[in-house]
Amino acid sequence: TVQTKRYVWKAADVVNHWPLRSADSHKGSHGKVGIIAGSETMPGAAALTAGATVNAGAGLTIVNTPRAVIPTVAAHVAEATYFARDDKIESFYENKDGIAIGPGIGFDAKGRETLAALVDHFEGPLIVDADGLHVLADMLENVQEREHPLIITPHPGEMAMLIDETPGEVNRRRFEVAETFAREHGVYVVLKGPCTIVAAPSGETWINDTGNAGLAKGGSGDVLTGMILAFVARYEGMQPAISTAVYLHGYSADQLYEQGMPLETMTASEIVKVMPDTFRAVG
Ligand code: NPW
Ligand code: AMP
Ligand code: MG
Repeated sequence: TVQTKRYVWKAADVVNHWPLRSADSHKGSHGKVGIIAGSETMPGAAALTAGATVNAGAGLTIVNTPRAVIPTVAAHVAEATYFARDDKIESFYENKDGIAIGPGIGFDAKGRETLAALVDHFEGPLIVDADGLHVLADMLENVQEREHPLIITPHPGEMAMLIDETPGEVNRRRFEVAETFAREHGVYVVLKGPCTIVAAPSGETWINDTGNAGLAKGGSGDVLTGMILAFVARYEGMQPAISTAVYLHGYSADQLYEQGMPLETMTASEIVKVMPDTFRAVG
């Protein structure tokens, strides 16, 4: 058996790794990031991901979504700029400090081609979530050869798909599943759920203890992806960035609950909106 080390990522860890925003910084100092998200039937996924990235402090957020969807998404996230999905992907990934792909993209051939190009050629941290994970499942050999950080953010259903298991079995063996996948494929695995696990390629694992069942609603994961992107783009270490984003995502839900928001009425949009309170509390 392989030796594993497991830790809890605590408030003090978040504070100790907090990104300083120096007085003479400019937008380029805080991460120029790309988000490939949304489709005609899921524009909200792009809006939620991008809104979270902007609110979590990214310097410049560029959203890649179908041309017809841009006005809808832009109406929700005025701070982002937009890139039409059918334009050449090379000009999208050049000079980015991080890219997230997957929320609400669907399963078309363009998505497959784009993800393959990113896995093979994008030289910054790449986050793959949601529909992107289904596409990634057919490219695990390319993943193994990738030299730059790859972060996957599956919920138990998506993790089950990746390893050809049932969600129930994934939940029974959460640590083992996340740690094994991270080590074998050389990726960071964010296995979501109550007490989200962040497993590093080294085999080390960090557990999160923030969050509540108000997050068990469509769109929560899209917000988390946006938050992780904002942090990996400006941290040196991937694990502190990922664990801090996971912590703050859950803390935002806890914060809403403490402010009187019932779990039933909590929404992903509210998680984005409460982020100033979260950052004030821990930053
Ligand atoms: P079941 O059937 O619920 O028991 P999918 P998705 C299982 C976008 N969104 N524990 C689940 O099981 C996303 O970004 C867009 C155990 C089912 O089998 C994606 O692109 C929104 N099992 C796309 O929708 C808001 C669990 O996994 C399967 C589990 C589809 O994403 C919503 C479901 O997975 C959404 O974010 C758990 N904790 N969680 C928008 N406003 O535009 C899930 N499963 O089919 O990948 O569906 O996660 O909703
Ligand atoms: P997704 O299924 O991709 O929308 O992601 C759901 C997000 O909400 C993940 O960050 C989960 O960790 C979180 N989440 C879902 N259900 C719960 C729960 N019962 N308690 C805490 N966090 C949850
Ligand atoms: Mg999701």
